[in-house]
Amino acid sequence: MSQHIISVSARHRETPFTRRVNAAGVKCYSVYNHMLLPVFFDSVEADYRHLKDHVQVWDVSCERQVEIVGPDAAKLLQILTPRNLSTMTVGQCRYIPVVDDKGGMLNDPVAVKLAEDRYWISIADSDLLFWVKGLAIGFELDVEVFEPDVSPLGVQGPKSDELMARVFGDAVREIKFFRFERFDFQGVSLCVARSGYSKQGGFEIYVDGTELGEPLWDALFAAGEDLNVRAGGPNLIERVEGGLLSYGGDITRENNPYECGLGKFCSVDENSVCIGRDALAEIARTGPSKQIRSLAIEGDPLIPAASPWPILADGKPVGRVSVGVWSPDHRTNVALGIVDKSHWDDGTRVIIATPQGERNATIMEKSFK
Ligand code: THG
Repeated sequence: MSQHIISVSARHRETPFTRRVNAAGVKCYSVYNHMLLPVFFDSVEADYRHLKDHVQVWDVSCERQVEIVGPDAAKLLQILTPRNLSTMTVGQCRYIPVVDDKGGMLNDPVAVKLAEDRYWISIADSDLLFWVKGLAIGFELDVEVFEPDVSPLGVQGPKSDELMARVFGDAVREIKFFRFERFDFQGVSLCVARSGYSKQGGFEIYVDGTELGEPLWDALFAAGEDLNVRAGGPNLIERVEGGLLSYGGDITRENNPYECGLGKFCSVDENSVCIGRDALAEIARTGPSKQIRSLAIEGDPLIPAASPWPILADGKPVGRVSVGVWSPDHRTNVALGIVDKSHWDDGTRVIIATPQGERNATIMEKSFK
């Protein structure tokens, strides 16, 4: 993650919270789904410490929603993903791989079931709307597919239950992981889910209508002053420790879900109707030849830099590291990479050709945390 200045133009969409994010002193933005995504406010390390100890409010509006509504909504969603959604009920969220005809990953969104005939697909960084609209048209399905004015606001960290209870009432404490309940804010019913792109626990509020953004942001900060609430964003160190995948970085269309560790979300028997079924069934039969792993990279703190970095064993390439960064809590560099089957077992020793030189590293079957 080398840092440059990005020229923000009309192609880079602001969010309902951008004025508040700027006022909070954002120091670095990224662009995700053509929209601004705050990267850090103090420093990546300082924001990491604060996220693990307190509570943060995240402008993750760039997790845009693809809304599918109509009599064929459930049918379309099941064409989109190999994950079996037949038992999904209203109020549930599901992490779903979305693949093309070859089984290549197109996105790894969260699906939200709002009603029997209405879903949001909360997308990672690729233009999934085009794919979904194309399938709806091609299969002549009775659905509307569009991007609603809905912007997720994350509340993440160990004090997030307390902060959310102060704004929405104690009932938020009862929301189960990857489920949502509806709560009123200024007369508007909002979906509040227990989910989010960190392992510290927390919520995502699907803010329905740009005009609610600033009042909601202000309510959270007013209620959380004594909790040391701060603005934050998905944190590089914390998410690599937790093994949370970043589409376009750690995984791309070159990878199938089995390589991404998402095989547990693929049911591709003869009843399956998803795009890519045959390709996935073939990969499932033989098993993937490489897979995502966490790695511990030894030596001095690595400064995040352009990747991939080759993974070597006996001088030969056996994979690629997509991200590596110093973890203050684990006192080692934590990393994610895709590793060949020959070297993917827990404890395997490899060499990483980092921009700061060759380093010894250990493959891990489980993530840090
Ligand atoms: N929340 C919402 N939308 C999103 C993200 C999010 N869209 C973009 C991006 N993040 C999509 N990618 C992910 C990656 C990981 C998770 C969610 C979305 C995640 N994984 C958990 C884990 O790996 O521990 C749980 C997965 C499970 O068990 O189902 O949360 O963050 N709204």
